[in-house]
Amino acid sequence: MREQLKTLEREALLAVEQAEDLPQLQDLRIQYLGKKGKLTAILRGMAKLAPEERPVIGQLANDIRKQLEQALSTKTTRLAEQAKLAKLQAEFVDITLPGTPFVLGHQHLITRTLEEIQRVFAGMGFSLAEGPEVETDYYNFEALNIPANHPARDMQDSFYFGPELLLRTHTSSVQVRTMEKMRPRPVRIIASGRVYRRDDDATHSPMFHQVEGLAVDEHITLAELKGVLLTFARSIFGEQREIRLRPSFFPFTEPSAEVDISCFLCEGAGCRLCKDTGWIEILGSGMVHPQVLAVSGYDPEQVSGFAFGMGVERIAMLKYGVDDMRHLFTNDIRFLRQF
Ligand code: 2NM
Repeated sequence: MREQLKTLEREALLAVEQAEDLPQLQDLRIQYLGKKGKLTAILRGMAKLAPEERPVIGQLANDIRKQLEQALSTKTTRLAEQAKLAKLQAEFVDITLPGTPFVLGHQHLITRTLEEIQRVFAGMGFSLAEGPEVETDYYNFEALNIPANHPARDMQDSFYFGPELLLRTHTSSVQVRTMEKMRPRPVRIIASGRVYRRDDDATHSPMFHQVEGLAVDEHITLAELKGVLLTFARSIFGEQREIRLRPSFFPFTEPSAEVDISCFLCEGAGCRLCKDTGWIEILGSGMVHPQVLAVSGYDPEQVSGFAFGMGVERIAMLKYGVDDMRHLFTNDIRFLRQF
């Protein structure tokens, strides 16, 4: 029996030594030390031994069990360390390698121009007002003193959803809504956003962006309007700019004026951009019509106001030398990348 045990010891220790992974070790533990294992099987023969031999063999079996457990434990630790090392090596990342470059996007020319314009007016104390793009006939036309027979109300020129609802054709509807909300005064706002008209050519798009300004208070004058617009023109088109106001007509302002800036390309000498006039039209403006003030809940005897409006696309095209409005909406990456 001693020989059996010694053989088992040699055999088991060799097997542990040669085990290659943790599952194999676990198998060996069961095979030799488990309840139905080889060691237990040999010890079953103890019953047949002489009584004086039993403690000696029992001691030997215990020693072998301990030794085997020790060997299994040592080997387990070593295999676990090896496995961890192999895993770390497999996962190694060279953090000194250069990263994968990717192209950074940027603001669209329209967004950029819109924000430039907003910044200039914010600097002069105007806050931002917002309103719906789907507008009622009342806010888009009626409240703005645009009469029922006015050509601007032609069904062919606007996107109607029905007799009462349409896509706003200008942001002036926001001005009226804001005047109603901000009474009594003062009002100093710019409204900006998408507007819609049934036009489509090199200088007109069915959807474009407007920025409109409005100031209402006691003692608002045309002189202040001109000062605000001069500051705007110089901030966007350069400190050398001059402006001029030409008499014009809008239903919602009286008097009304188109605003030109001195040509920034030829400095007034005459060129293709200004069609040899030395001046470029950039926006429309005027003193808010008394009827518009009254409809919005003001007493035109108490307060006055100025208003102006411009197309963001037109400003962007002038400032960045874009010759066709459709470039702004085609989203050809070769065009967009230039800005
Ligand atoms: C323009 C030109 C002139 C304008 C007028 C108003 C309001 F609501 F106060 F009556 N908002 N915007 C206005 C005036 C717009 O765009 C070319």
